[in-house]
Amino acid sequence: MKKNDKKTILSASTSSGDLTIGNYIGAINNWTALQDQYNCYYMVADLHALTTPQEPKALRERGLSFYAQYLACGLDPEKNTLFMQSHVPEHAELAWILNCFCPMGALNRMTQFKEKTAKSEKNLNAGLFTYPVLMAADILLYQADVVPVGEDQKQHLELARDLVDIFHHRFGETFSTPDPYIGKMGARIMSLQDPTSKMSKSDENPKSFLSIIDPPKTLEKKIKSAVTDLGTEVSFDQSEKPGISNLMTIYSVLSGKTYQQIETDFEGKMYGHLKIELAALVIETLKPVQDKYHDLMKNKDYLDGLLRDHSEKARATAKQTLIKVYDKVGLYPRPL
Ligand code: ATP
Ligand code: LTN
Repeated sequence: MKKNDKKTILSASTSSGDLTIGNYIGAINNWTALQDQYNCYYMVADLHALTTPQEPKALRERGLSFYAQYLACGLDPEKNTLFMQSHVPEHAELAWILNCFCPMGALNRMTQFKEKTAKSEKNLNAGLFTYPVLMAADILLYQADVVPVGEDQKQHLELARDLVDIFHHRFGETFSTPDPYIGKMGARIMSLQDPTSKMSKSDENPKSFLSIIDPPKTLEKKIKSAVTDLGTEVSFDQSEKPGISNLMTIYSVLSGKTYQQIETDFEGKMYGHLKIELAALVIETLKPVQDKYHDLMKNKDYLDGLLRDHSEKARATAKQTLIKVYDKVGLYPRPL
């Protein structure tokens, strides 16, 4: 079934909020590093975004903006299939089938569901509950072997693997079993305002995250106002000094320096010094990305053309899996 003997990767980011430096470090940066060794599918998960309230105009614009940010971060359209989830209807179709085989108890255990429902009791909807099933469909449609995600998504991936087992037990071999791929460094970047919780792009407080496309002045301001800990010494200690450790993690990933090197560099200096240098580093790292992003956004026809071609490519693969699944579960074949 696979085009070549490379293994297949699929990953995605939900198009809610603004892509953050957490997404960049924990996800997109790893994706670009993998694009040569694997057959890669990277997707904007716009159907997943509908599980939380969205303003239609903003959601539509964000879809294209996320796509341009993927390209600006270095995802090469010659090497990867880059598409929008809602442009490949097979995602919703396979999700329905998998929903019918997914135990309610498994979904009840999902930490992200519990966290999100605890935050907004009034916005509960069935989509939020079955979100991991749609995510499993995303992965299984492309027979993905490897799924690069941040730590927070590991449990969802476990569910995808369980669904493979359930389906295979009932109907025989159909899907590849996906393995998670967690990047070595900075698997979890924390909020700048509450360094004990994950930096989240849909956080209501924009000061808690650094957006990939925040202007330099905003990046600087947000870093300067990041919550730090008691004491003044720049040293890495996640339990006693979660704030400064988080800033050190970002610094370390972007500079390639170890925590020890950073501690030595900042010996005798204060938290403020690290913040100033970190701001300069973040701005410098994101400058080429932001320049490319703004250029791409001026060329909507180019982006629309890519979206069309790449969703066609994605569909060609997705269709093969869906036909197999419809057949296995016993649906009457569509007349040709
Ligand atoms: P939200 O919090 O709005 O639900 P998110 O910021 O977690 O979203 P996702 O679209 O859910 O973003 O995640 C896209 C990818 O980025 C996933 O692989 C996820 O693990 C990774 N990721 C998200 N936030 C972080 C973070 N703070 N640190 C490291 N990786 C992250
Ligand atoms: N739920 C994921 C985004 C996502 C995803 C996927 C990640 C949607 N579908 C398939 C990997 C594979 C998240 O990070 N919140």
